[in-house]
Amino acid sequence: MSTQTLKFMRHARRPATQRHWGVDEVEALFKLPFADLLYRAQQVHREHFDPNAVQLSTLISIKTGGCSEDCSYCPQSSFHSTGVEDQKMLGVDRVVAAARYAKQNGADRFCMGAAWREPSDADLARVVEMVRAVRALGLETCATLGMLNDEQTEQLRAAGLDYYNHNLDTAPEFYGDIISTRDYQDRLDTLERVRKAGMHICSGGIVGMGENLTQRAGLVAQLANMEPYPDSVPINNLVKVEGTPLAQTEDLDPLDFVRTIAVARITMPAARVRLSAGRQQMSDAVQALCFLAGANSIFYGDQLLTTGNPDVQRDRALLDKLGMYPLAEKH
Ligand code: SAM
Ligand code: DTB
Ligand code: SF4
Repeated sequence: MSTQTLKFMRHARRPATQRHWGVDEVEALFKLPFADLLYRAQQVHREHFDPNAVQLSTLISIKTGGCSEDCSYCPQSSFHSTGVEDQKMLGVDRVVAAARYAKQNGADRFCMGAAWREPSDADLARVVEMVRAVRALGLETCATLGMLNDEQTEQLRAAGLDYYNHNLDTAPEFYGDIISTRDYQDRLDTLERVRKAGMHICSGGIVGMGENLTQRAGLVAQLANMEPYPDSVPINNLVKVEGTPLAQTEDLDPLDFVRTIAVARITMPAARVRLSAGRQQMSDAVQALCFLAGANSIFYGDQLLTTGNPDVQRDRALLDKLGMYPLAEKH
């Protein structure tokens, strides 16, 4: 197969062995002069992917609010009063209609998110139906439902779920400042189940939560040192929602967000690095820098889970302006 053909594949090829990244090495990348960092990231990006093709995931919240976890960033936690209305789980037909619409708009993956610590077996049975039906439309499927046990993981795999999203969110050293109702190991255990079952892992985190540079580097090192590192890595910029404990956190410098994307690209060369939450608050120029830094995936559609995302027209205009195109419509 030619290098050109390889670059157009959905997943880039990985070498047989993977290097280990020390937190200090990752931190040193963050400290590079901006132009040097972006140059390295672009080199790595172009070795592994077509730099102008972008993977588009559309999100739907299949169960909103009332979550029993206390994640400080999250508008759906029952510990915070944010004005998010609790809703019971959506029916399969409603989800399939949204997936059909996402596909018509050019999305290639559909991600179903639920505000659960973990699904009940009855909940999971309905998710399984959703996965089968969405897959039948010819979309890749992703779900993010909280912690899973072995049996639930196997049921999702058998239904044909392509990706499971479960974020590490931040460095182990900062985790206890952000969430107290579960620990880091709970996250790692679910990810290991998903890996063993043979589904693709989607795992990333949030920056701009008040973490220091070493902790930001610590998150990237944790992800990059997973064996293998995730196929899909969402990098979220904290969306500050009134009523959450992090609502007053100081804004992250947008260039530090771009640096995070570049460092994720360099340390996880074959992963789809997703420029995730926080895009609505970003200028086109900052988003363009993120693509230059190696982002090759976005959440696409007017809503994330409970907060806004750039509308489809704005995203289409941005991609056109940059000469980029959706993976599903690759030239
Ligand atoms: N309840 C499941 C869980 O926590 O894994 C799935 C849904 S949860 C909303 C999925 C992810 O959304 C979180 O892990 C976090 O990374 C991201 N997220 C939630 N609130 C956010 C916010 N305000 N800003 C940025 N990302 C956020
Ligand atoms: C991810 O990393 N980000 C998405 C998705 N995975 C599930 C969620 C972002 C949520 C932002 C806040 C909200 O809309 O509620
Ligand atoms: Fe619940 Fe997930 Fe929000 Fe945490 S991030 S409160 S687990 S919905």
